[in-house]
Amino acid sequence: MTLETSRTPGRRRHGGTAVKIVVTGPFSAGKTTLIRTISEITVQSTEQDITDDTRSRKAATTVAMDFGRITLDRDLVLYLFGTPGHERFDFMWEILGERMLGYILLVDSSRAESLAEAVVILVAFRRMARVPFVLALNRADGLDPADEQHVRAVLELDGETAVMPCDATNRESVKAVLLAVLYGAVGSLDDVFEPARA
Ligand SMILES: Nc1nc2c(ncn2[C@@H]2O[C@H](COP(=O)(O)OP(=O)(O)O)[C@@H](O)[C@H]2O)c(=O)[nH]1
Ligand SMILES: [Mg+2]
Repeated sequence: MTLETSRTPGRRRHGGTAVKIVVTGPFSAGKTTLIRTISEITVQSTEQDITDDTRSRKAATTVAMDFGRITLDRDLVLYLFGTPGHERFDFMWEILGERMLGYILLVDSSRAESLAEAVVILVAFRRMARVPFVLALNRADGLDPADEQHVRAVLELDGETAVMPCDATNRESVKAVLLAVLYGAVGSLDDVFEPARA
């Protein structure tokens, strides 16, 4: 039996490696949109009509998860899991976070509450797994140093953690965020590329 750590990337049946990246963040940050933008398969979402007071922002919400896939090269496939935003579904975080290589914490930079909500989510994720993550600011036109400093202070980010603007509807922008997560996880990626060197 092989003992696997929580960061051991999975081996795929036809060679190569599959790694799991989680997309988390507050309700309506753009998580489902981000995964739909980049996924090469139709995103499996478990959306349900919203009946409560957040309905004015959108009509459907992710209740369990989104699931997407992107093949970076023949030997490396990323599986993307989007978490539900509403806190009443936070029991799903632990399940989705299992064996992830890293995660994206996505915040809607056009709404101040989004950053405040992200604080609670980040506390839970940090407690759950010490894996690298990237803070992506959706709907941000660039990022001025004062805004970045504010975000870093509110979320208590260290200098290692990348903070980057993002457009969840734009493929190149989403790809840049995913690559930043992979670069952050470069120690684990050495394991991923081991078979290619052998
Ligand atoms: N203009 C714009 N709208 C976005 C962007 N990302 C998400 N949206 C919209 O914002 C709403 C919430 O996005 P969604 O992906 O469902 O958020 P989730 O709750 O985090 O999964 C949807 O109506 C999206 O179409 C973006 O980058 N730009
Ligand atoms: Mg969603």
